[in-house]
Amino acid sequence: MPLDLSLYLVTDAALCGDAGLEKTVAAAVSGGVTLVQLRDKHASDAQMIAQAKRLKTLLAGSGVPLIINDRLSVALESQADGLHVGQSDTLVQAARNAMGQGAIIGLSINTLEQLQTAPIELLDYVGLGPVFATVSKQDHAQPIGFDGLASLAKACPLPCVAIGGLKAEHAARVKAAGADGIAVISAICGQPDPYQAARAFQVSQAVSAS
Ligand code: TZP
Ligand code: MG
Repeated sequence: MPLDLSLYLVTDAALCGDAGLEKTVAAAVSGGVTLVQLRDKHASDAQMIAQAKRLKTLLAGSGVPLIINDRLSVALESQADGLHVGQSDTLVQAARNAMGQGAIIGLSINTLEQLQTAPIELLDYVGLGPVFATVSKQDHAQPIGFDGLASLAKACPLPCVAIGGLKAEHAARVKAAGADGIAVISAICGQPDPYQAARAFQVSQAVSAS
């Protein structure tokens, strides 16, 4: 199945609060999320594997792949569809070797230099950002804004998704900057209605296209 980056949900279980992670993901997928990344900086590997397995079950048959953030062993053990790594995480080569050709592997990119030195042939997509400063990632790199996003997207030979402080109202500008999709945490996790929160991205794009 071709990779659909249009609306990429990166999870934050704490932010989901009482609604819980699974309910949030299920609602968001019904609302149009095309890719889910399980990200948890606090869980143990065992907890994350258990969570990944629950999400895999939930996503079965939906056509929405499950990507694991950073932890190769979790991705392997849970038989997730892919792995997303940052600049200082597991080497892309190691991830590709361990997960095989069919896995979806993504890398975070913040600068042109990172893009130019990335092992493009081993990757399926890159995440470009952060576009804006965000409290959802404590140690985030310097925000690149829409101009930075446009320069990176233009130079990028791979499908790319924009991330960092993005809301439904930004969908049209992200597209205009040349990104293939938009990745969000807080615009969906912790929202009172994650289904409507996801739907808002399509509505926003449809309005700007008309
Ligand atoms: N990587 C760069 S910014 C970010 C990550 C994981 C957090 C995005 O969260 P939000 O709430 O959509 O700004
Ligand atoms: Mg990381």
